[in-house]
Amino acid sequence: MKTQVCIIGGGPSGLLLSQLLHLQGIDTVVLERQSRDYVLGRIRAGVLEHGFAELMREARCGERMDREGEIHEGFFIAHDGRMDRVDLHKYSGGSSVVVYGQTELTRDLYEARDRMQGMVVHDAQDVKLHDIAGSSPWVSYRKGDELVRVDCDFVIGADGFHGVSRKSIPRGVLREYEKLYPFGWLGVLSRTRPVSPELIYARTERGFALCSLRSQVLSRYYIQVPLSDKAEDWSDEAFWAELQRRLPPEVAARLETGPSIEKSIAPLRSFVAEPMRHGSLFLAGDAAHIVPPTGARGLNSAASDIHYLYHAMVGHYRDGDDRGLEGYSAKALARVWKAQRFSWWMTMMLHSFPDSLAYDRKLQDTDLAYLFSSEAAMRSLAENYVGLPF
Ligand code: RFL
Ligand code: PHB
Repeated sequence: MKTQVCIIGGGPSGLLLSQLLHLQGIDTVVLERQSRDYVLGRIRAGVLEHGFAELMREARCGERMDREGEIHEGFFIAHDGRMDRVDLHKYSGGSSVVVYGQTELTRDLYEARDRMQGMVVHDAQDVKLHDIAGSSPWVSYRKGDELVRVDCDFVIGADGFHGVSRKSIPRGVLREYEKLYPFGWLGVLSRTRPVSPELIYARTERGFALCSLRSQVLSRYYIQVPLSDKAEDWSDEAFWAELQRRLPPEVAARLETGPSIEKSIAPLRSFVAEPMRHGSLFLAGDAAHIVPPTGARGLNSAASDIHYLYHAMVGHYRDGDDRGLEGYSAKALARVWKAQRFSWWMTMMLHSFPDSLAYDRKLQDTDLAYLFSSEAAMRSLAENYVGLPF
């Protein structure tokens, strides 16, 4: 097979880039290891920043998101027995976020790729990258008994944290920065009415909790748990009881409970790989960087990578201008690190740390006290949460 851009990974990053490039007449092939049903069964992000939503519209995939997604102009932080609201709209100069599930967004992207007869290969096994240091890279994969070779100009590694692309960059070229947190998030999706029209991030002595939603009939809740816990250890009853204990009494009293549709634990990790380019391979999204979900930044960090790559590729193919490709890694990383800083800060402020000192807990109290007493601090939170400009 021959294509201009071979994209490894059919998650949101890979699909969105494929769709945007297609609209500019640039040919792509997407190689996805899993089946479509498997990809659509993963429950992940719920909050999209303005910039991501704009890219979806530019990719002509924003129609259902605009119809069914909810615009949120604020959220709550529950702490010390009180609920304080963060007015995103007011403090970000009129911006907001869209609550729309990653599952739905991925479904919209698949449908758009189908409509345009985009080439998305599912169940692509043993994907391997070859000759990426030079200008004639190729990718091989196996589908059933067939071994396929794809020749291309560029390879995009959009295959998530556990993908093969980043690992194809020789040791010695790549620098990795990582921080692991001593807990995970146990998430439950349930067909119940959300407890609050806006998200509630709760900091308590028992650990962090988050009340989120997918729609007015679908709720998504998370609680901080030790890394040693397994999702199977948590019955629905135990989950609801623990969530209730971590919410302010008036919120807990109106919590609607029901059977879980999905229950899983995600460990919390911060990770960045530098550089994001090696020869003709460009990394994007979770393949290059991971944030703990506390700041709702993961997918949104991917959005800026895709934006920069999209314009760099258009520059290359349409105008013969490679400055975008050459500057990609540095430009993408500058924004990635800001999302890292914000996600780390939100995580440190809102979670219980097993070995924390009384001093650390006092600083957490002070961080929150400062936030809700300073317009400057509120502006800083709001501009980061709605997304810094690309
Ligand atoms: P993905 O979604 O991991 O997709 C990568 C795809 O590559 C495939 N793949 C391979 N394909 C071929 N060959 C191989 N060798 C391959 N190896 C892997 C995989 O099957 C997969 O389909 O990465 P992408 O596209 O970069 O998207 C990133 C986002 O998924 C991620 O950042 C967000 O989900 C993070 N995240 C959140 N982000 C937000 O912006 N807002 C949120 O509210 C938010 N909430 C969350 C989150 C992530 C969570 N978890 C489970 C980690 C909540 C949670 C609980
Ligand atoms: C979610 O709805 O899954 C979600 C929302 C906000 C976050 C993380 C996850 O910060």
